[in-house]
Amino acid sequence: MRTDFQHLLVHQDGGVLTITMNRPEVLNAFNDVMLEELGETIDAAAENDAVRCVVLTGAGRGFGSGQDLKSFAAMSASSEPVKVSVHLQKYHCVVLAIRTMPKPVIAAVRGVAAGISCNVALACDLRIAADDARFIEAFARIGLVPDGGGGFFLPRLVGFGKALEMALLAEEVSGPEAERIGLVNKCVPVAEFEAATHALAQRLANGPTRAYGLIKELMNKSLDSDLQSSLRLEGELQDIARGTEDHREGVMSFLQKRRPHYTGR
Ligand code: T3D
Repeated sequence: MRTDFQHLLVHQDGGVLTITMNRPEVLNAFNDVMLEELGETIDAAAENDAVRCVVLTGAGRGFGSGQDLKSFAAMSASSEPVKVSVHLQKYHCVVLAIRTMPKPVIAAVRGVAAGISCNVALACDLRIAADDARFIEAFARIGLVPDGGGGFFLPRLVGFGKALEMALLAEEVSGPEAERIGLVNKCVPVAEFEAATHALAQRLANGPTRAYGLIKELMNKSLDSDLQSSLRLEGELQDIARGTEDHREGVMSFLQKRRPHYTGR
């Protein structure tokens, strides 16, 4: 894996790849370089069998403050301004790569996750937050609509009414409140955040990776599917899962009353 990035720290520990967005002086606001580096790293992680779980996090006191508003303003002021819908496509590639990657992706959120940084976290499979986390659908504060998949993921995670409240009022949601409303899976004290993230990531990296990929596919497709199609798909995916070494290992370890050792195959 490439690790020499300008605005990302990329570290692999066993099967866990940790990607740290690294512009702490602006709370890890996205500029084009960081966005492109993130897209490249997520794509590489998806292809690399040695990576069995990805953690996305931020350096310093925040997860991310959304699009860098200085470069955004410069973009608008340019003599040939790029349409936002065109610029957003780079974010969309990242969101789609996270959703389709056949292995789990965890967003680990300390401090602020605002704007499109918040919504990139929502695109991840699981979210762990520290109790100092602040989730802000900041878009309406500057007269924009939620982007980066926020309009899709937010109502599905917290329900329609709460999603509208978060998007319209653009108020901060704390880590504990985010856990209460289902925006994150787990909120832990800051002092325990690193260890809890590590434990969750290692657990997933040691799990049946191929089944995890199939689980993601089943859940992704359920979002725009009917019952019959979903039942058909579960059969197709179960045929694939049934043929994996990890499935055989799972059954054997149960019968032999021992812990399974999954290899991801
Ligand atoms: O195609 C497209 O690109 C369109 C996509 C748009 C997507 C979006 O994400 S729109 C939303 C953009 N984000 C925001 O509107 C959030 C702006 N930031 C804030 O409201 C606040 O900074 C926070 C609530 C996130 C955090 O507040 P606080 O008090 O903890 O920190 P701070 O002091 O405001 O920020 C620390 C520094 O980071 C500060 O720099 P300074 O003054 O110390 O030199 C601040 O200017 C900088 N910073 C924070 N957010 C951004 C930023 N710089 C550039 N862009 C930012 N988004």
